[in-house]
Amino acid sequence: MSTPLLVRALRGEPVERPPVWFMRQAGRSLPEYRALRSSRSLLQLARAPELTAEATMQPVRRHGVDAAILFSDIVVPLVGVGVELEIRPGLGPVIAKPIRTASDVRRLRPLCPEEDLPEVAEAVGLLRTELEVPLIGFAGGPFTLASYLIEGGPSKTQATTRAMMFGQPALFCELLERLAGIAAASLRAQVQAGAAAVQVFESWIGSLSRPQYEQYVAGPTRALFDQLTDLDVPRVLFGVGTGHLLEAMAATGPDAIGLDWRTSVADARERLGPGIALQGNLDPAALLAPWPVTEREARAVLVDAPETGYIFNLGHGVLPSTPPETLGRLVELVHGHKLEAIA
Ligand code: 1CP
Repeated sequence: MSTPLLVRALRGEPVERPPVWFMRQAGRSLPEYRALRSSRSLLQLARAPELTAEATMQPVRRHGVDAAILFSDIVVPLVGVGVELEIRPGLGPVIAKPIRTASDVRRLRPLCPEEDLPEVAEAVGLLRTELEVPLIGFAGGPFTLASYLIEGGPSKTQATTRAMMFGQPALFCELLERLAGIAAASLRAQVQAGAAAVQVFESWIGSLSRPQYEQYVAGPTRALFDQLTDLDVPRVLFGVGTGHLLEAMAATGPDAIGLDWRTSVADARERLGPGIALQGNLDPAALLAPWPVTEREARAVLVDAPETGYIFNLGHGVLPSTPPETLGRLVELVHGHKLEAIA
């Protein structure tokens, strides 16, 4: 099989048009997902290979995106190592016993994907035969995973997390190192089962200053990417509100950076140079506006985009109230992009 468009774009190779997929393309914006989910929890879906495969394929079928992303959640590997948690509807992950002490951190053991989460590789295996587009594997970044474990649930500021960073820096580093190891093991297993690219969702690093990011998070992130180098699949690093962190993120070794809508693609390209691919970054809220507005905003992103090393996406996940038709129209728009440019 020839190299998929997504993989070529992530590697900065020549492409006829940019590939397009959407973060959180599976999930609540789709009626068929809501039907699948109505009688089961998200964790049940994520741990039943046939259902995982179905949820993963739904947006590919409906929207015609150029990539699938495995249906799961960033906290699934934590469940695999025995962390007690639930994913509350409308809220997100809630941890039964938040991590605060050295003994809490040391209880966090390494992930052994074959024993702890065999169903993930099984789902990827099913998808490998059924999908006609490449599958993106993913994991949470060490800081973002740590923030759920320390805060005990979703947090707007990650204040308790940063308090531990200041108050118990050595313990904080140990926690991040352990989490980077868990993320790397999970991604490795997804790639070995058939994922063609991986994305690290380090969603909440925007709450750190650049010196804080460099001192505490860059090291474990680099270690995470280093553990995947031999696999020869492109690796994307994404975070929200990272305009002040881009160079430091790029220095951890990913092949591509995912941008939110606050930093323009042109600005990021100028700062990072052509050696790293860029992904993003239409504001997800623009998809809730009437189509002419969505179209105008999408075209503004595309006009800004470089010819190579670029993947169209949103600046963060699809909002649950997004009309599915809008996602389909966006895919058509991106698919027609180069043809129009030539005409
Ligand atoms: O069915 C439901 O309960 C709906 C909500 C939902 C869904 C569909 C959650 C709870 N997780 C997921 C699946 C999911 N999570 C996917 C696969 C779907 C896809 O992309 O097509 C992915 C990639 C994630 C990743 C994820 N989970 C992130 C990183 C991406 C991001 O949005 O920044 C984060 C931070 C989470 C935690 C989480 N899980 C769920 C929610 C609502 C949250 C966010 C909570 C918060 O705001 O802190």
